[in-house]
Amino acid sequence: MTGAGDNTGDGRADLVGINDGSDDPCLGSFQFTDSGGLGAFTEIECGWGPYAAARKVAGMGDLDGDGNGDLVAVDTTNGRLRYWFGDGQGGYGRTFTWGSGFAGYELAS
Ligand SMILES: [Ca+2]
Ligand SMILES: [Ca+2]
Repeated sequence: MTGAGDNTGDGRADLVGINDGSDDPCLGSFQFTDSGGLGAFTEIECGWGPYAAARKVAGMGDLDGDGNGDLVAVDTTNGRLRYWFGDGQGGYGRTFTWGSGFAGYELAS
């Protein structure tokens, strides 16, 4: 799991992780509550198997300056670095893939 900034517009950081307990791992988030607790895991998108290895996904803050938290991940199948830009509603629709040779790197957040 990683802290991913605020991608829901509620002013509180989101906790994002991959539920890899199934054949098709899914990215999802936990939202912090007013009292500091965590809400239920909410699936965002499945098909995240290539990114489910430890330390391959990290929240990097707001990469494109739109105010929404974004994610960076290493695709373990091809070693490419991929960005997901938060849409401000809890989803990560727009992506950008860059470079190669990152398979040996772990991401720290
Ligand atoms: Ca939030
Ligand atoms: Ca952003």
